[in-house]
Amino acid sequence: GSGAGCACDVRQAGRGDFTVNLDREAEASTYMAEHDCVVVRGQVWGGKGMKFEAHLHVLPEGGRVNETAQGLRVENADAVTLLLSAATDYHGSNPEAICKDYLSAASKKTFAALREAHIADYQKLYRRVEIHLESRSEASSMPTDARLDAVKKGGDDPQLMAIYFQYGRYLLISSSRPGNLPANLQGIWSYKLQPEWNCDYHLNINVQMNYWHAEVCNLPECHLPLFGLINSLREPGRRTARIHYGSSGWVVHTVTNVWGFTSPGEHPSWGQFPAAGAWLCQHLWEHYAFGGDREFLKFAYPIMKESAEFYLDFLVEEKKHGWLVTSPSNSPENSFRTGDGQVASVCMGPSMDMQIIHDLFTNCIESSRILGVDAEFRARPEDARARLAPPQIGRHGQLQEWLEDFDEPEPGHRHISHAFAFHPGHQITLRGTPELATAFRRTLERRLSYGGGQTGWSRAWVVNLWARLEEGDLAHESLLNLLRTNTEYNLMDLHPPRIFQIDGNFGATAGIAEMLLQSHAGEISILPALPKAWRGGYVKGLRARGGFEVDIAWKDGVLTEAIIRSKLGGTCKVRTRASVDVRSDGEIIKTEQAEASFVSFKTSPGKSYVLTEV
Ligand code: FUC
Repeated sequence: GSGAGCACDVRQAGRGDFTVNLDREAEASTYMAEHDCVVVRGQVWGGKGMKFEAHLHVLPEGGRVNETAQGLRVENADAVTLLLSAATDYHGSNPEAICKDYLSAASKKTFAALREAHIADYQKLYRRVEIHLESRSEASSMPTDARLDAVKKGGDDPQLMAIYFQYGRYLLISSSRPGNLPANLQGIWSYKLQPEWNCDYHLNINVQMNYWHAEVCNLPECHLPLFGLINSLREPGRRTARIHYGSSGWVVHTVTNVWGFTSPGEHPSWGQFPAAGAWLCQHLWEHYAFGGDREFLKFAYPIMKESAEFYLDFLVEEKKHGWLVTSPSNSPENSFRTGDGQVASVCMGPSMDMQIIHDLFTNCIESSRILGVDAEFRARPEDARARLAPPQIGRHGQLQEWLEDFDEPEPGHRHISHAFAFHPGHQITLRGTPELATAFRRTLERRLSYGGGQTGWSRAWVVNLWARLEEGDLAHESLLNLLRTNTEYNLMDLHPPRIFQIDGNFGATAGIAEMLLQSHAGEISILPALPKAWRGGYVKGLRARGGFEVDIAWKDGVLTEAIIRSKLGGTCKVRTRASVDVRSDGEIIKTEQAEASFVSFKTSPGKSYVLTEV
């Protein structure tokens, strides 16, 4: 059952006169319960949907509380504490009992004790990462909305970007904790009875973007609610795989919700996105890749394997090259123009599908090796991966979005779906596959030249993509664009025309981290996309794949010190902007220097390694 509680304190000697009440625009009634408590209770969907209620308990110090037609009237109190709890009957819970239990527990504590416990719980996560970006001193004394206004009028404010970065971490800590549901399109802050896109989980970029920063920004616990959702989709997803495709495994499409919806959405042009499940599985792998928790991998691998089993059944061989492709499918919400001029969406083997499935197969193969299981099964994804339709370069020099080099009726589409292999995937990397990386850059330039990056989340993705291209100034330019065009004065992200949608906040936080630290290409890259505008600063507590935690400080655009803490031991490969010395316990240690700005060295669990430019 979902429930929540909060407390607030109103303190002004002898003058606490006010009336407080609870209500809702529809499908609910308000009651005065016992002990100075007002209750709003209702059921959505015309009495057929979820039941819900909220209880507000008024605790005065001094003065008195009277029931009135307008609500609970507080008079002449020196201070008043308001305790609010809310719950639903999700999964058969009893909302009234949950609300009463919350209030009963909370009212046994003083407001000061409640506040202290809340701050301790929050700061345990929040304080793992610190960031400072040197800015002009006068900006720091301005209130945040005034600072944002100055940026919207053409100014720059690096420390505001640091605040915005931490705001994304605050929002995830506050909306995605173990035992709860994952952050949806509005996190937990939907303020409408009928929000856009039903405040659901969109699985063709949005919910994935919500979690791009969880691992690198040292909030792995906040990733767990997403894994609970993924696991809950297996059973309904098996039915969908069987009914829609005659396949084994589990599958989900463009949208899901807290009731296990796994069917295609109602229109094939956007609703039949069969790679969504495989994309969700990338998050399971990333949690292991960063933290190295084998027990978690034992939980995650069967979910990934069963998703892979769906694709091993679903993939078909296309006639022209004999490649394995998904069919039917689409490149999320985009359309193409065929040679005879038709505009369509449904197709075979869109690039994003092939890239995501390549990622899933790779992670399944790696997981089965790490766990020492399924050697026989492993051959199936290994063989299939080798036969997947590969990335192709089109006539514009761009990475093709579709199997054919189709024309694009909307070349500036908000989705840059075939970017997946470059970010958040890593099939294409700057140094590992330079030709494909160049083609991807061409794709990004084309998208932007035709108006792409026009939603908050789309622009946040562009920040990540420029960061992976190690174009710090262009990533920074997109951060400014995001703050100027799709950010409210409370720093919340916007989707045109002016809809609050939280994914842009989370995606931008991930993008800022990606500008400072990357670890997707088998190495730790320090300050890979540092913009000129961030002359000096530091970031502490970011995480790199392989169980490393990293602090970085720089001045005048030059690394002054990086500290790498090894949690798991193993070899650490580091790319910096210039040659570095590596010290442990104050002593220079032996490193292998493959290139001037690349070192690798052995690490021991629990040890720290200090890198300074020579
Ligand atoms: C996808 C996007 C839209 C919006 C919606 C919630 O459909 O294409 O822009 O973000 O999700």
